[in-house]
Amino acid sequence: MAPPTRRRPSFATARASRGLPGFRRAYHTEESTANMPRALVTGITGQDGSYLAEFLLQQGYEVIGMVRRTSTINFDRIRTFQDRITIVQGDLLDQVSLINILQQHRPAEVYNLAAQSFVPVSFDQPVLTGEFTGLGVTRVLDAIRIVDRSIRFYQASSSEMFGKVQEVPQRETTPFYPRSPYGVAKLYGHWITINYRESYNLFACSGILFNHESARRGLEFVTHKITHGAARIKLGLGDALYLGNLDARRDWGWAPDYVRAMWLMLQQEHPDDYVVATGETHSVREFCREAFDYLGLDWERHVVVDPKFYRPAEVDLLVGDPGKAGRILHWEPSISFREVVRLMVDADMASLRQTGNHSPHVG
Ligand code: NAP
Ligand code: G4F
Repeated sequence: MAPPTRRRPSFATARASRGLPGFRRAYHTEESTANMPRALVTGITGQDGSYLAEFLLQQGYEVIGMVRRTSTINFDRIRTFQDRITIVQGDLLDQVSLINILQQHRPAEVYNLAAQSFVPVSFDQPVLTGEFTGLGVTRVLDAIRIVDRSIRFYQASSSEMFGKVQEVPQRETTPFYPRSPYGVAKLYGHWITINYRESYNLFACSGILFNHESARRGLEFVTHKITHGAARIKLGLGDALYLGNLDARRDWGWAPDYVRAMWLMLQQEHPDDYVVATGETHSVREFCREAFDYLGLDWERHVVVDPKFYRPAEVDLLVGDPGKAGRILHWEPSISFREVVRLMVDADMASLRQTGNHSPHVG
């Protein structure tokens, strides 16, 4: 059987997302899938994977989503468009699976979003985090080197790499100082991406993304923990919300904006690395105030500090300079911090009203 065709997305499509003229949206029918650009997304069941897949479908892509085997399938975030993508089984720990997927599906672009992405767990499972989040990147890159060096590659790098920040705001040239096994693993992934670009001439990009949120965020991350907790309290389902360090500051953006930046990186003439951020920073305390105020609640009456949520080493302040992404990718965030908080609160209120105490990843 001949391998499926690979097509690069047209220049017109790339221009479209920048709002440039000459664009015609790539609507497609089943017969036309042979001409669609094809992308592989690892981590498709995660927050970003689900938004990226939706975005790529809108751009006229055929999307291959890699999932790992679990005893219970959790496709909550991709359920609404699951029938429009191809799901394949693979694991970042198993290079054979990665090579097979590339050989079988011949994508033009690979977005590596899979990772153990929760910082506290990286202190409990530092070796496994290194395997998934660090070495996993090498496995994907090397599969590309073996199968097809023309594949364009996106690596989900992180502002956690800046850790104990050496410069404010942080930009592409800021020295790194990671403060968790997760940050260290991501730094390895960042440098191996650059190394494969320089060694094998791969079109490999590293997106240094600052925190980005949505109703699809895992409930263990502080933003969703706060909006969900505030909504529960508003609805009389609880009274207290237990948090750790309220003084930590983050540059929080809107996840759908950030997946657009990933795609833009792979549409450029040359591969490069970009900071993606809003340029604004807020503390966990401010996030609490914003969420509770919106619901007419006094956050100080409900939020309780529990040292069990402190980390062995903390990242105190993150704020990115998205100047390069603005100049070269024409990327900018579409909504404000306040809107991010309110959209998340609204989604939690709606889903809690519908389901009682459970908050599925919707919205
Ligand atoms: P997420 O919601 O935690 O999703 C992680 C995804 O990785 C899930 O689909 C998970 O699958 C998958 N995965 C984990 N281990 C795997 C393995 N061994 N093999 C295959 N798949 C595996 O993370 P996210 O927020 O969407 O973030 C996406 C990526 O961007 C991650 O690499 C994260 O570290 C990075 N990042 C995120 C942010 C942010 O603010 N969100 C900022 C900077 C960088 P299961 O469903 O099976 O668990
Ligand atoms: O929401 P967080 O767990 O996100 P964190 O550690 O910044 O990591 C996220 O963003 C990174 C990008 O910078 C990604 F690479 C990574 O994958 C992930 O998506 O914690 C944010 C801050 C921390 O300083 C933490 O100490 O909130 C503080 N915090 C205070 N109380 C809490 C809590 N964090 C969590 N998760 N839970 C708490 O109760």
